[in-house]
Amino acid sequence: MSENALPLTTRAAWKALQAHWDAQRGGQLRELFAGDAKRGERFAAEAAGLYLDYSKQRVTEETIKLLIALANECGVRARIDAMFGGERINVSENRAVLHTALRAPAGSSMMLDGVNVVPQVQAVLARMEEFCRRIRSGEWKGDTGKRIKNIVNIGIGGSDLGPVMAYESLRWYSDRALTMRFVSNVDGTDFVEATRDLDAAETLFIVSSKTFTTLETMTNAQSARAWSVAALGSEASVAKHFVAVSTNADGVAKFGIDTANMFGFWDWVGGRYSMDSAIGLSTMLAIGPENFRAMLAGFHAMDEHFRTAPFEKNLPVLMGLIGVWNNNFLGASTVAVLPYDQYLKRFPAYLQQLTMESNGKHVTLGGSPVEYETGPVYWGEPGTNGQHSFYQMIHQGTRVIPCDFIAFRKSLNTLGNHHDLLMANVFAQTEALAFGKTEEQVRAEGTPEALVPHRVFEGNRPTSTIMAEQLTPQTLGALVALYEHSVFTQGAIWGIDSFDQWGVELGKALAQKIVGELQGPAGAKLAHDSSTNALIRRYRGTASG
Ligand code: G6Q
Repeated sequence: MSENALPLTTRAAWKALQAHWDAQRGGQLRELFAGDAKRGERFAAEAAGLYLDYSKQRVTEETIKLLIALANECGVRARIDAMFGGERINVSENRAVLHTALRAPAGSSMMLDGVNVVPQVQAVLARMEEFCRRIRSGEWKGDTGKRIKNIVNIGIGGSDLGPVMAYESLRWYSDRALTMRFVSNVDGTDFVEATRDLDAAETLFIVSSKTFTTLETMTNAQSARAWSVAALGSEASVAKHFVAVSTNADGVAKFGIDTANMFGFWDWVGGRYSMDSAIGLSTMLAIGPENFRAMLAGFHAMDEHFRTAPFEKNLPVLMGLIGVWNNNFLGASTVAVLPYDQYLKRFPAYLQQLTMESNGKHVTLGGSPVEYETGPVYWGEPGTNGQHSFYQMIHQGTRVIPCDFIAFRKSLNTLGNHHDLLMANVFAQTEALAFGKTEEQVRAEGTPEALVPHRVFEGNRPTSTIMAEQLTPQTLGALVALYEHSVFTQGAIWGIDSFDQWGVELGKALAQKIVGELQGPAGAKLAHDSSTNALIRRYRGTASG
C-alpha cells in the first residue's frame, strides 16, 4: 500500500493530532491569549488583499505544526501540483480540474494533455467582451429594434448560484440601466415573477447550462422562448433574444439558438467552479469587462499564493486545515459564514454548494467508505441580521459552531456612522465568542443570583476573521478562490473526490420516472413504496380517502 493510500486515521500525523487533542482539547482561548501578548498578530496571514486572523481558533503553534505535518503526509503539495498540472484528479469522472486556467493571465500557459488551454479561455473571454460591449452600448438591438434593458439568466446549481452571488456582491459596480434577473427553480413561480414586469422586446435570456440537458433549465428555457415568441410574434426573434452558455453545441443548436451566440467552456470546469467561465456572462454584462477582468485577477492572485506559498503562510491551506481540526477533532458539524456586508448576502448560499457538493462524500478516491467525518454543513446570513436570531445558539448552545466572519475596512456606501457600527459588531462578536463572560463577571454586574447561569457565556467558541480593504471585483475573486482552495485542501486530507457530484446526478434522474406517472392515465398501477404511492394519488386527486 503506497503512503498516499494509507487510511487517514492510521497516519502518524493523525494519531499525533489525536493525542494532542486528548491532551489539551485545543486549549482555552482565554489562557492562550493571556499567555501570548502577540497571539492576535502571530496567528494571522495575508495574501491577495485578504487578511486572515485565525488567532481565535482553538489552535496552538503545535496544532498548526501537526496539521501541516498531516498535509504533508497526505501529499497536499503533490495534489496541488497535480491540479495545476492538468492531471485527471477528478477520478470518478476521469476529468482534469482546471478552473484556475479560467483566470490565468493572457500569454501564460496551463497544459492539458500537451495543449495549452489558456488561449482557448482568452478567446472565449474576448467573444464575451465583444458581446457585452454590443449589449451595453445598445448596438445589439432586440427583434423590434429596441435596446436590450433586461437580462435574465436561466440556469441552476453551478449555473445559477455563482452568477447570482457575483451579481449581488458586485452590484455597486453594475450598470444600473440593466435589470438583471435570475431564474433557476422549476417552480413556475420563479419564471413568472422574474418576468412579469419585463417587456419581451427589451429582454435577453442567457440559457446557462453546461450539459444543456438539465430538467429545470430546459423547462424554464422552453417557457422563456414561448413567452418571448408569443410577445414578439415570430420564431425568428429567438436569434436576438436568446444566447447560450454551454459545453453542448448540439443541444444549443437543437434548442434553436444559433451557435454563433453560444459561449463555450470545457468539461474541466466543474459547475460550482464555473462563475469565472462563460457562466459569468451575466456578471460581465452587469459590471463590464474591465471589472470582470479585475475579478479574474483577484482569483489568479489567490491561485498563485495557494500554488506557491509555504503551508504555514498559505491562507487556503491554513483555513482548510483548521476546518479539518474543527470538524474531526472538535467535532463541529457545521460552519457559519457571516459576511458583514449586505452585498454578500448570497455568499453563504454560494458557499453551501461549493463546500457541500465538493466535500459531502462518503467514500475515498479509491472507493472505500471513509472512517471519519468529511465536509461539514455550511450556512449563514449577513451580519448584523443574524445576531438577532441564530447567534444565540452560537454563543450559548450546546454545539460548537465555528464561524467565519468576513468584513471590509471601507464601506462602498458611506452613510453616517453605519460602518463603524457594523464593524464594532464584528469585533464585539468574535471577542465575546472567544472570551465569553464568567460567573464572576456576571455577578459583578449585579445580576440576581437566579439569573447568573442564564447570563454566563462559556466562550472558547472558535472563529476566524477575514478582512479586506473594500469589496471590489478583485477582492471577491480572491475570496472565492480562498474558499475553493480551502475546500480542495480538505478534500486532499480526507482523500475524497471533491470534484464529482453523484448525489446531484441521482436527483436529475429520479424525477423523470415520476413525471410520467403524474401525467399518465389515472388509476395506473404505482410501484413505489406505500408512502410515495399515497402522495402521488393525493396529488393526482385520486386518493381513495
Ligand atoms: C455543480 C453541479 C450542479 C450543476 C447543475 C446545473 O457542480 O454539477 O450544480 O451545476 O446541476 O447543471 P448544468 O449546468 O449542466 O445545467
